[in-house]
Amino acid sequence: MRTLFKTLTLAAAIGITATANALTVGFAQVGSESGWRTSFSESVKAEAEKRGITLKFSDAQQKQENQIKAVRSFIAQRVDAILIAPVVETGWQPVLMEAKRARIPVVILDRNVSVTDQSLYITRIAPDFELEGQRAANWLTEKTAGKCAILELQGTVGSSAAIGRMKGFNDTIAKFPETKIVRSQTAEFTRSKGKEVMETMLKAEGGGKNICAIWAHNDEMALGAIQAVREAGLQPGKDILIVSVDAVDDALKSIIAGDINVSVELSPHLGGPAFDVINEFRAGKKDFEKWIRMGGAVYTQENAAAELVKRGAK
Ligand code: GZL
Repeated sequence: MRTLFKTLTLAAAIGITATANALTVGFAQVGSESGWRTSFSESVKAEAEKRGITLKFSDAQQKQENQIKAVRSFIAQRVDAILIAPVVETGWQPVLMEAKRARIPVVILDRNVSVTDQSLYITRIAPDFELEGQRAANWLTEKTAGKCAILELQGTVGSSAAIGRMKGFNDTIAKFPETKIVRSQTAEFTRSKGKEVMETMLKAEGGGKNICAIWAHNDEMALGAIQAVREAGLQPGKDILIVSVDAVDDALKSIIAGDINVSVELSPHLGGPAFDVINEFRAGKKDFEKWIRMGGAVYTQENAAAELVKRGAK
């Protein structure tokens, strides 16, 4: 009996110690505007669960003021670390200084922050947005032999994803004088706005018969634009080429169906690297790279089906 009691006490003690050491991390997420964002959130939550990390999750519905409120709440709750996926680049310095004063480490995920003091965050784990724009433009200029009139659906204005993709794409097509973006407007990274803005653009372009391609900063907007192209009596992927980014499962299916021509992938699995950084920081590491790059492949009709199988997608 005494042995059993001793064992139970020991187990309880280990249990308490483990709980006492369990991390609590606050995550200020942009929202749920796209399939990619949802995969990103689910991946971080699953990774926290797997590691026994208590995750406090906030969905800001794409509003920076909600994100800043969430970060302040995490500070008040004295979490062990804070993850921020910033909706736009500017406006972060004050709240990041509050986190620093509270001695709570911050990791930036995905989009970037524009701050004068780089010590305000440990590191940023993110894709290379300019490269994504370059890869999209490379495919299109090759496919069209450098002659194409393009309609552009921009992501959220002021977000580093939209800024970077636009720069990478524009720098690449600048080498081709007969490749031009004839209209460009934000559709906020959402499917509904993508359809709405594309309807307006196609009408303004006399129905779109002179349009060679649509360049969408993410798959959601591309999938919305496809509906508008169909309703204009044109065949997406053939009459008008569709070039996009994210390579979410729905986009791979659309590529297989011939509606989207290419999607540049960015991994949504940022949780593991983020929690590794937090653990390393707590173990005393100081010399982090300020940008840990996440990559991805380029999907076309040649490789989309195999990737879907590999993902075990339904
Ligand atoms: C890019 C990310 C973008 C995705 C969109 O890393 O910020 O935001 O491309 C999402 O799907 O809305």
